[in-house]
Amino acid sequence: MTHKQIQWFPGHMFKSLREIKERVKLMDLVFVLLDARLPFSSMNPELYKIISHKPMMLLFNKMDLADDNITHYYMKYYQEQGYHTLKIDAASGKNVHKIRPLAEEILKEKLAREKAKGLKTRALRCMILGIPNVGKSTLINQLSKSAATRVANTPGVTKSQQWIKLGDDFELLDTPGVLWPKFDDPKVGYHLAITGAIKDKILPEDDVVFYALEYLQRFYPDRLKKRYGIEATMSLEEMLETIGKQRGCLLKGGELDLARINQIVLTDLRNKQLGGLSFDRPHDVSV
Ligand SMILES: Nc1nc2c(ncn2[C@@H]2O[C@H](COP(=O)(O)OP(=O)(O)O)[C@@H](O)[C@H]2O)c(=O)[nH]1
Ligand SMILES: [Mg+2]
Repeated sequence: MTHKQIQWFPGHMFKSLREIKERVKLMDLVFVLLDARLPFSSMNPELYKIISHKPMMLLFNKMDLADDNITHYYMKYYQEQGYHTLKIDAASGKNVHKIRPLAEEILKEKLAREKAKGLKTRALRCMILGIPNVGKSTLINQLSKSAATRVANTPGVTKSQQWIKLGDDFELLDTPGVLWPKFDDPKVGYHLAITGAIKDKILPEDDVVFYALEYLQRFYPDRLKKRYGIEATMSLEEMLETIGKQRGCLLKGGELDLARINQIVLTDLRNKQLGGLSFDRPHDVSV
């Protein structure tokens, strides 16, 4: 398989970095969204530089699509490094109600210190950061469902940005910060493509699907067997042929219609037809 050097993150993400850093300064807490299927690849490589010493919470989003064993492995891994973690499904709202109590817990000491200094209690400010498609807008919508009002502008934040008031004592910036994913490892590009974090066509579809099938054969052989009747010992060609025949993806003359097979596999992967799957593995951890 050829690993081409590909630009799968647009340059404007770098340009917005300074802006994000400025906004982060105003926050009491930062929510960093990870894709639970990609707890390593979806982590921004410069996160520490961006948020410095701000308290933060790592949210493993799309828990419904991930392999729960892997999610727990990585949550523990990040917890051991001092991060606060929570797995959520922003689309259905699962566990979203746990965010606020955990945020209050994280900020408890800070609030107590401020109170001891005689400072008036004030709303806690927070914002969401994450790579494209990780679910930032979905989470903002989910959180604002219970929001009473949108509050007025705050100095230092441009007019177009608003705060969403979450209860009496919590305010969320309604504009998330868009970060770029890890990209130094070519494997990461495939992981991002499989989950739809980067657009189809950035990497050759054949390559992405071949990578996915080989990956599934290695880590989830039972799922391939169940869905397509693929055996663990099959070659890549045999896997494609098995899917093609089962789904009637044959061109005139009996040749395999690879474009259709690709679509079937990618759609199945992203719609949980093969069960909860994760594409980073423990050996990918090298932070
Ligand atoms: N299954 C599932 N889908 C999600 C979840 N959160 C977001 N999505 C979907 O992921 C896609 C990208 O979400 P979006 O909020 O637009 O991502 P953003 O680019 O980070 O703002 C949308 O199709 C969402 O419906 C989740 O927890 N589970
Ligand atoms: Mg969005």
